[in-house]
Amino acid sequence: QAVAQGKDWKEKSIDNKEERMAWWKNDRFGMFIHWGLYALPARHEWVQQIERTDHETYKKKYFDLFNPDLYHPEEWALAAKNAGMKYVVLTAKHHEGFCLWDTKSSNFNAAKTPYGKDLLKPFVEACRKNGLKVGFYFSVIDWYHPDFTIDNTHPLRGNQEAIATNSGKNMDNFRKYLKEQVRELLGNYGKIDLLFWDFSYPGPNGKGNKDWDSEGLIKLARELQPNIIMNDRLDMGAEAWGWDYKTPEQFMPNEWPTFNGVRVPWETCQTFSGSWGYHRDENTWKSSNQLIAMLIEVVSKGGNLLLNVGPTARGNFDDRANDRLEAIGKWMKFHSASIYGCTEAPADFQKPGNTLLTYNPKTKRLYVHLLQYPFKTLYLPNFKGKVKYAQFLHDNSEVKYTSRTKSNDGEHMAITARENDLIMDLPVVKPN
Ligand code: FUL
Repeated sequence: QAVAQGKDWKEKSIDNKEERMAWWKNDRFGMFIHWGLYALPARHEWVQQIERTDHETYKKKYFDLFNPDLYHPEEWALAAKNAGMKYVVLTAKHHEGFCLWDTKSSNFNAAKTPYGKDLLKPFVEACRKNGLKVGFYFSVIDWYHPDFTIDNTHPLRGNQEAIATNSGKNMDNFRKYLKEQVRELLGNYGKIDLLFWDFSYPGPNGKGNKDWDSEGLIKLARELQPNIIMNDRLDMGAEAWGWDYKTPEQFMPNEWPTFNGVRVPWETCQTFSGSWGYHRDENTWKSSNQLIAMLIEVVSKGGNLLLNVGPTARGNFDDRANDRLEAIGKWMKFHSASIYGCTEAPADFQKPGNTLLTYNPKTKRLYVHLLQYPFKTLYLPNFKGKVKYAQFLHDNSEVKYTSRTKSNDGEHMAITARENDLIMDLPVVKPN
């Protein structure tokens, strides 16, 4: 008992991991929102860095014009909820350094723009009102702060005059500033469920976690919000208390990510097109069906999907985003049982071609997602004897199946598939 009492915050944080991660592992599907001044140029959230724009120009062009008259976070929350998403993660501050909240730490914030108000408070309220968990994305890269090192991530990179001031940069000031911001974000908005750090890297001292004081940041977050879930972007790789889940960005891991040989929770974050911030002219939008298939694939591999929307400078979601969210919502309305609480299928179910399997370990239901119409008959190899009953998920109608050997590679269960369903689901109930 003495040992238990003597546990420090790191040990407690490891002990409490399973419990605090429970909602996240169940919910599987969340919305990422990238919103900042970069919505005005509307050509990528790294625009200031890509175009090497100095602060004054950036501020004059975008900060002085920021006035999102269509910002109604209730609409965002409803769009997420109707799409079947269970949590929302908003960029409180991205790399440009612009703060969406009325912070004391910097004048470069929403309350000082023509809009003149804190944007986080109504966002948090709208999420809670709609039963959504609330997350903040917080960038520890900050191009606006005078003590932020001018390196390759910086808009002034390559500017010799600016680089000359690097030696005068006070990282200590910068670290204090980050903590002050975290204290506001996690102290002033009630319960915050998730924090998406983005991202430290080896800086002047050659070690990511030292330069940013990652440990201090994580400790502070735990003090303010003991049950908050945090991602893995503060260079705390070897420390199990330093992160809760992995964040493959714009890709799906082939292998389930592990730590010390044990599988760890993972979430892939993905955009509709390429940019995270609103990009007016991008033409690479994924189709609704691709996005639905992506969600299924993520869950079939045991992960979460954080799907991103970049609201416009006026504060609304554009039609392309809304169309996709609505289509996903339409699918989720009838198929969410194959997503929530689900994970990869037990190894003894062999995945037939053109299908994905998701599985709910509590109900012992297996969901077979048909991504392509199989031209009448679908053969499910190695399913024989493992299936009690099969039905379509969208209408609970029975699916008749027969057991037969299609070839010499073992028993198959053959089902006659229905035409016209792009994605069909068959929950197959495992005996016992
Ligand atoms: C990255 C950032 O640099 C991108 O702009 C975006 O926010 C992505 C989710 O994380 O690290």
